[in-house]
Amino acid sequence: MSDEIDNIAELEHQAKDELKKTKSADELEAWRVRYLGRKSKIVNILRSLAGYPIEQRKTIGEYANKAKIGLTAQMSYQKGHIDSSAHQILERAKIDVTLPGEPCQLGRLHPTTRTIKEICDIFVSMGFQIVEGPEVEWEYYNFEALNMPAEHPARDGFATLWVDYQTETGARPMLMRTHTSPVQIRTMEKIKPPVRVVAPGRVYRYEATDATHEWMFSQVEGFAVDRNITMADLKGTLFEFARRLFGQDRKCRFRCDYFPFVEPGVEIAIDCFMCGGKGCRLCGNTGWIEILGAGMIHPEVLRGCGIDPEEYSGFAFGMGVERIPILRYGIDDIRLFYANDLRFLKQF
Ligand code: FA5
Repeated sequence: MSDEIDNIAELEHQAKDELKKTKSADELEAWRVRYLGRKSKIVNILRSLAGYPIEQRKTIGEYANKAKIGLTAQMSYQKGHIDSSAHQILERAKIDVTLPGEPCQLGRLHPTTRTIKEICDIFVSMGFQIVEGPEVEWEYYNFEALNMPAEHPARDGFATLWVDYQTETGARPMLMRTHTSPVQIRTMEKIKPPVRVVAPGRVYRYEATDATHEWMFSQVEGFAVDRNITMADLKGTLFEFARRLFGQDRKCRFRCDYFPFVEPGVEIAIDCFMCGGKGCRLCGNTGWIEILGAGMIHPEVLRGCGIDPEEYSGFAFGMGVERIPILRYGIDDIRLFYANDLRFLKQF
């Protein structure tokens, strides 16, 4: 008889051990079938009690029954434990759909992008089309085709960032374009006059920065080629542009300048917003902030693009984009544009 009682004790011990390891309702049910189900060992012992001598039957029966009741009680305790952890998981995952959503931060356009868009809109309304060119450019397009052969002193004015580029036949010099004027050449090679184009984009110069100079900034190039285009067309177009962008009250200065790819060359400056023309740190004590260079396209440049300068003439201009918001919003340092300070950028 003691063998039978030992077996029941061991069975009970094993069942309790396995019960503690159950983690889900399915595992618990499998345990129940194994230890308390119709074919389980304990139920078999209880069924076979009639086969034991009468004096053993009572003791074994009591022992097996106690084990069965104990295991059943422990099973319902374990069930409560499993249910409550499942409940907690569900509670945590519960979403209150009536709560207000978390506000999402709205992005905004960079002031340079907004200004380029505004400039292009004005020129598109005057009949210009928009084109783009590469930022890594051949020396030919950036200088040579623009009447600045090697050793031309005007190249010094465009402090250049060179890019090494080697081909099988030798080096073909590439650079980060120093202005958007190469797009004039690329366009005139493809489109024959009449043509009116604006070309926005980033340009790079290897120069020290200050309140109005960055080493990377944006320009919008513009040009028109047709029969009988004169300086009056250039002046009319740019003054109309300045009036639309800055309003009637801003003063606009138009005076001679030199660029090898135009003849004659001019520059346009707007009176400094900070000092009202008296002279200050921002305008370099001149009272004016230069926004663009321009002029009549040089006959040699037209000829190089296969356009006969006897038949056609054209004007071209190239403006610094960042200097426009500087003048309009009273920004006192161009370096703020690319410092990625959200306190500055969020104001636009
Ligand atoms: C040129 O880049 C000529 N390609 C413009 C041109 C085009 C002339 C077509 C004639 C015909 P310039 O180097 O002056 O010119 O630059 C043009 C404008 O870019 C300047 O008026 C100024 O507004 C802006 N700019 C020049 N250098 C910087 C700089 N370092 N940082 C910010 N803006 C600049």
